[in-house]
Amino acid sequence: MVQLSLSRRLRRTPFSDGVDAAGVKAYTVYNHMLLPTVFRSVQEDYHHLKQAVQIWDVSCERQVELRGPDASRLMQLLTPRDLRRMNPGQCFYVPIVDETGGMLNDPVAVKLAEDRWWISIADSDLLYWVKGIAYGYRLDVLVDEPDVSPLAVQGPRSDDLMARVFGDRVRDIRFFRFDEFDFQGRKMVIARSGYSKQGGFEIYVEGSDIGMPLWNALMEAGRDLDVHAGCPNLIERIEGGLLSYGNDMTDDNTPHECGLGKFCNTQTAIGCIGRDALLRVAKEGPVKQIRPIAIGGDPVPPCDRHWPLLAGDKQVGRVSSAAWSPDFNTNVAIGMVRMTHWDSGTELMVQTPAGTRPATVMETFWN
Ligand code: THG
Repeated sequence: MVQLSLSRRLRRTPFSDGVDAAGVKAYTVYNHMLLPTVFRSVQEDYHHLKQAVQIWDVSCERQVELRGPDASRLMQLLTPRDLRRMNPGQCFYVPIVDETGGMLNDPVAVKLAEDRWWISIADSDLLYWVKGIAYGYRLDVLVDEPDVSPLAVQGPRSDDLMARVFGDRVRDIRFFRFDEFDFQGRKMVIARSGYSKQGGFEIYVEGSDIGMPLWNALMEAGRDLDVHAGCPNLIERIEGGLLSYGNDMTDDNTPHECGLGKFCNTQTAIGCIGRDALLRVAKEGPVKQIRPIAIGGDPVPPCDRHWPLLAGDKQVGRVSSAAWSPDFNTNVAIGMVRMTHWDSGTELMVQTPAGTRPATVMETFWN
């Protein structure tokens, strides 16, 4: 059993004591911070997530805070999604691109006010890019990482659990909107969002000191709802087609290659740094794109390197994430496939560490 050496560079979270006490079995590292990956087993966690309610320590979704008169201008420099009609109280899933149109991150942008944003980042050091842009453009804005740690409540019983702790008003929060709630005299931003397709909320916990009191209150209130500590689940997120930055895409990919074209308005996103580059590639269209892939045979091992996708002896793509799905009785996967072979129904072969398997390009993800 290989272990992960702990040190101060690998940051604990405000909820780590609760996570440890709940019997976490494995961690990964995300934004230099601990992110739990397994509690009972990936499959048990998966079934429980779809049936009950889980509390997730997703503190590693760090916030890049923009504060000042140029905050909104800076936000629009970062993304090809048109933000002009976004109001305070809304969250947007936003591709962040560099000057070549390459993906730097795929965060959730939280608009707190015209002059205050949180960018809830995926696993890349976006803070330095944002600071560099703000400085280079001489913008009147402060950019930093505040002491804010998201705690997600996910699963079909999320509304019932959250209502017990924050009151029935949480039920009124619409998808990708947020409102402010009180917990023990502290203001908390709560959004209806999260890295699963099972429904739920994300609580942006400001101040590490209130982390464990909130964790304990949710666990206590949900006893009879079978609440359990959980975490983003590999099987469920692949079924749902939720992308993982660094796994399914990198700065070598455009948003269009990632299937995130629907979150781009490149024509009207005036200011966006990658705009010219994206206008060029958008005209031609991508020549490869992310697709749902079904892989035949027994359960595959974890995908910790790209698995080549073959048509005959020619490589036409690669698989970047894969897992056995108990509910769909097949291996579900995410891959990048060349245009010549990306039509749904296309039959390919995939080279996995467990041997070469048949693979089918699917029409949609499994939801
Ligand atoms: N929540 C918050 N921060 C995050 C994540 C999150 N930071 C890291 C990571 N997750 C960023 N990546 C994603 C990927 C997908 C979604 C959110 C963040 C997501 N997508 C939905 C979908 O594709 O169905 C909805 C998108 C939409 O319709 O706007 O939720 O999870 N705070």
